[in-house]
Amino acid sequence: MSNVVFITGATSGFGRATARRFAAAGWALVLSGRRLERLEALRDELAAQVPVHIGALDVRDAEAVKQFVADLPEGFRNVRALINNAGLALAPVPAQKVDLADWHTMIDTNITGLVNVTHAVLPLLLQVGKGASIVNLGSVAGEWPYPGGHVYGASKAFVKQFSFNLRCDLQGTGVRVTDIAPGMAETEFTLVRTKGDQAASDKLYRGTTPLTAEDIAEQIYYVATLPEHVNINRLEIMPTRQAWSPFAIDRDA
Ligand code: NDP
Ligand code: 8X3
Repeated sequence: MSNVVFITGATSGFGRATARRFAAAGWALVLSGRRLERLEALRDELAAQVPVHIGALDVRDAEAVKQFVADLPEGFRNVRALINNAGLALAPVPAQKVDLADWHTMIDTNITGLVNVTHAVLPLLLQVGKGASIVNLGSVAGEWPYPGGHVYGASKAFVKQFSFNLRCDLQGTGVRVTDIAPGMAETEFTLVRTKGDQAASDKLYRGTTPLTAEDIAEQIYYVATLPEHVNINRLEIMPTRQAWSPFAIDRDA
């Protein structure tokens, strides 16, 4: 029976690169995201290599998530790795200027969506037991505050603590949990954050060397395929050319 990896947000960025990485290693793929045409293109690309099951799925919809998992065909139920990757940042402006709907969208996707999928897939992971993995996509923003981070960073702090707490409850089951926390990586992330401002996205990544989606996919594959007695709790990864800044001080003019 093939090992199965279940990836949310497989239509772009880290998720798509992770699908390709696991396919190269012979894992069967369960790929989800909202954009069906992108899932179909990825299935067409990878189906000659490994079995692929796709589904248009909004992780915010708990019932749809539950049904998608319940309907997984035989051959795709042996889920050994769950990659909770679907997520987004919005509103790169000060908190006092944010549209409340953007805060709700981040909470609904990065927190509620992640727990919806975890709750639905956990029984399958427990059946595999030893060697199974949950890999949650956190962020450096979950550890380090920065202007405009408001709810995005807070949602990723949730991902970190939820990952750690899951570890406590899953102790003895063999199921591992990791919070992978990348820094700046060039994907569609900034395009989404700026609601389609390609120039702003290009400007952020210009003149430096951001992480790539493939860099993170390699780390995800690494933590999910370590010997079964090894659990990476949290893996924080920055580009070499990114680091912290001094504290900001408000001064009299
Ligand atoms: P992308 O925007 O390239 O990909 C995001 C993915 O999430 C897409 O496949 C998108 O699919 C999916 N997604 C968003 N909302 C939903 C939803 N409601 N239901 C299902 N899928 C959804 O960004 P990245 O690849 O960079 O981001 C992946 C993860 O990594 C996110 O959790 C992000 O917060 C995190 N991250 C990113 C960093 C970066 O600098 N790029 C750094 C640290 C963490 P679709 O739109 O088709 O639904
Ligand atoms: C995304 C990375 O640096 O924009 O999580 O917060 S950063």
